[in-house]
Amino acid sequence: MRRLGRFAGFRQGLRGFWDLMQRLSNHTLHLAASGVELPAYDRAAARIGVVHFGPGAFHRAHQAWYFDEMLKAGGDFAVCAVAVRSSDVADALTPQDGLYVLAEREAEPRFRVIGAIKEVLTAPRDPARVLARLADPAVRIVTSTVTEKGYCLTPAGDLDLDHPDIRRDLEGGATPVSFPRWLAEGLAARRAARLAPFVVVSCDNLSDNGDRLRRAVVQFAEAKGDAELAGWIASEVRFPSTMVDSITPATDDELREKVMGVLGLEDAWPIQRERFVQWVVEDELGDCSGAFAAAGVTLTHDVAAFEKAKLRLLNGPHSTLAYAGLKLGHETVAEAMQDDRLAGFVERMMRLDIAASLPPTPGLDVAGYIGAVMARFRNPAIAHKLAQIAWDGSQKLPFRVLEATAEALAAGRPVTRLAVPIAAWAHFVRGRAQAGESITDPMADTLLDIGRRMTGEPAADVAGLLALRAVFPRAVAEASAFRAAVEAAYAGLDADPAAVLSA
Ligand code: CS2
Repeated sequence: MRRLGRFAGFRQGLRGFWDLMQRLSNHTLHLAASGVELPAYDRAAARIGVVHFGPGAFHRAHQAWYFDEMLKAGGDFAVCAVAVRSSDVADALTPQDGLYVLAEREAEPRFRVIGAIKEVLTAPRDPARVLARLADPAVRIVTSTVTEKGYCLTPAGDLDLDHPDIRRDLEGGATPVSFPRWLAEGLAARRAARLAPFVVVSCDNLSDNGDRLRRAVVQFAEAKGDAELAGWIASEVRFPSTMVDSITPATDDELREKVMGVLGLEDAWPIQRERFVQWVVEDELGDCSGAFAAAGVTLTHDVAAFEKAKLRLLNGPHSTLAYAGLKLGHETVAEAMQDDRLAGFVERMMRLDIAASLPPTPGLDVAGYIGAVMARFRNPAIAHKLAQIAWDGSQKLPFRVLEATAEALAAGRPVTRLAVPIAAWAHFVRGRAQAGESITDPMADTLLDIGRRMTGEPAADVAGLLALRAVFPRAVAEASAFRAAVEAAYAGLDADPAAVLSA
């Protein structure tokens, strides 16, 4: 309800003007101002062919836009969006018949009403409807943006049987709590009905996201004691890996106001992103391949190289800018990029350290990719909050920074620059803990505990953080070169940040 609460506050602030406005919906769509592109297909006739878990901003900015393109082309790709926990999205979008505005924030902005989402369900409220959708023969694809933590994995990539949600699900409550159980139950229902399984398309920022998700679901079925289902999922269900990309800052009042002005209607939850959008999917989509390709999705047999490049060259520098940028007093990515110390540092980290960790891949021009990422980060029309990117560091840093660090250590390459985001994260944890503030992270309690014990003494403070085995693999945490580099950067970020960032 948090976001809707803010929406109500925003409405109150604009009372008067607001009261004259009608709400965006099927009935009012014809009143939309002409500067906004509207769904150019028969929405009423479009059939739901996709179930999506996690309809946050990224899904609505990215996959929903692609499905909107597929609907335009006449395919049955309308979406049933399922929120695993909160009812925010259903509360905002159901009165709008699933419609919302997507704003492309560039020097020449564009606005489009996305019609792809035809139904929004809140899983704990509507479990039977969610299951019925998963078992619907018209549904061919299940996508997800449940974030790294939604997979409930151990650092080794197995299903975490001690995860509280998995424990509850194994104890057998009637309604699934975890995403792996929802998939296992949906697939079990299809198998029982002798239907072909749906294709599961993970859209989260994890390396090998499809394989990881398959493992989680198969291991869930095994842990439940259903070896036959586990075997069927392992052999019959396709879990293509994917790379997803589009910078999507959280919705704020500035966007709501702008959209209301452009549209001439209320929209409780518009979405914004940059114009750039990319989706690379392992070519296992069966009879959906043609529609995806026609909408601009890249189908490939080597998605791993694209995923790795994106996680390390975009998300790694993003997290670096977030923690180091917050330490230097910046608020947004574009602002941090105006600080030459930071912009120069992340560019060198990309060109000298991360590029060296990527295998040559046909179709991937690493130097060009780095230049494009730098330009995207500089986009002045996007106010992407560093504090938003700083969320969930314990889940993100392993894929974004630590895999490349482990490889650099094994190959004898320097880790001086790769240690800087970790040192900056240590400052973030310490700063938040000692100011009595909260951290958005599934490991927040542990992190705040570590942060409260930090005294500013580099060796002890860094040791406290590196001891987190769920984040730092032993080979990285115990490498003396890495530890020394984190300690030096940690001390330097207080004493002489320019020197640290000139590395
Ligand atoms: C960002 C990503 O919030 C974050 O952690 O790094 O959401 C990033 O903007 C997207 O992955 C871009 O595709």
